[in-house]
Amino acid sequence: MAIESPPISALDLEHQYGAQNYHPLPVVLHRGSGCRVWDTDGKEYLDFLSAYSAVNQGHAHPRLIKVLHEQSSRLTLTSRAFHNDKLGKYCEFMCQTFGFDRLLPMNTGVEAAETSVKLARRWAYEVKGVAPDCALLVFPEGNFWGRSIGAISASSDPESYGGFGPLVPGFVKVPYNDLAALESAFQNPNVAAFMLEPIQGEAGVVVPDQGYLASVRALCTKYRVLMIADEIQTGLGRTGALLACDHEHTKPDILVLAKALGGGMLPVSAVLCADEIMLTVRPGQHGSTFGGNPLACAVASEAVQIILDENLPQNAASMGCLLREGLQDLVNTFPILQITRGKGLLQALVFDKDQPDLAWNFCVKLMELGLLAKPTHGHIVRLAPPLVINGDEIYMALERLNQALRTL
Ligand code: IF1
Repeated sequence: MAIESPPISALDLEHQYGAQNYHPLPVVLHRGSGCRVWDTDGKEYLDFLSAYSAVNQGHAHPRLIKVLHEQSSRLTLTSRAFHNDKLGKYCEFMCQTFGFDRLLPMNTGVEAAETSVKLARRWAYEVKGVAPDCALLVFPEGNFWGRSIGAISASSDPESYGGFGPLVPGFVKVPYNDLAALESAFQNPNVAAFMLEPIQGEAGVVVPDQGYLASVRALCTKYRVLMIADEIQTGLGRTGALLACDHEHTKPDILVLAKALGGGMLPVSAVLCADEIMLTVRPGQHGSTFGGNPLACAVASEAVQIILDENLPQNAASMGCLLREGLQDLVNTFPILQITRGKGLLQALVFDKDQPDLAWNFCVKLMELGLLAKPTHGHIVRLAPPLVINGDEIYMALERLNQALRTL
């Protein structure tokens, strides 16, 4: 009788046939609901990554599933060669919600960020009067806005740009949270824009000084430089306000959204700005096959409406306080932790950078205890649960964090 070979695991298949561009934790997920996910053995976990802040509304939100099902049964994709009955209403809703004249729909975060770079350059040439091909864009060191050639050209991290050259010219880097360096860079009249994350996610949840965002706004206005806020990770309630810029009542010239805009259901991104900027790009000069598709518009409208209806920014603020207090207690208790930092439900624990294995081992132990989180830059563990989390779940998570730290 032929001996049944053991079923090849999902992990083995990925390893045998998949690109090896990630190093995931050894867990195979099968189902999610709210803040919880279950693996193929039925073990339950608290999700403290939220797919890098793309699942702010929680896994499998019933309202999103309803809209996804209804619209996908009716019309999913028309391309922009024709109009559809969802895009106009979606653009109106988003422009009124966030206070801009116009919206350009894309799919992934990096596509929207690239779009904002193209808009800034076009505005520089057509409105600010910068000479052709001379526009400069300024980025803070530690920035992360995706994996495209443009995005890695702005990066200061060799892990992002190394071995992918030649890179895009016209990108200038200044230290994050350094207003003097920024003002110095703005002396060049060819500067079109400054793109920044209000809190740097990938860099390890780096929170700038109170007042930095407002000061950036003032400098951009003074030197007629567009302020581009990459709120792809910090936006849509994550930091305890609808936008992280709202904490300092700061309005960027260009707002970039993605991740949770798609409700964790499908990739949806958006660029919002004034007519003066948006209308410099004319028909046929930019686009995307899926950008503005009726399914994405229906889901994104509902995804934002849920954030408003369920007061998720407010919940992120209050639950973030509980989480932050508990994390500070852990830092005070366990010497292997250096600091905790963050805002709302975008928090991080920082280990000694000379012991990167600690953070990974910590996350593996957390996984065994039923909490999923992942290190960034080796020694920083981001903690970012869905914004629908409640107090009991916060305390459950803090208990598991405590248990894991006791084993290290
Ligand atoms: C990965 C983390 C990384 C982003 C900001 C634009 C984008 C992202 C502020 C691009 C994407 C993702 C990408 C993913 C892991 C995650 C991430 F910061 F969230 F943790 F990489 F650093 N702006 N961030 O955070 O959006 O094109 O991915 O839709 O590439 O490993 P995207």
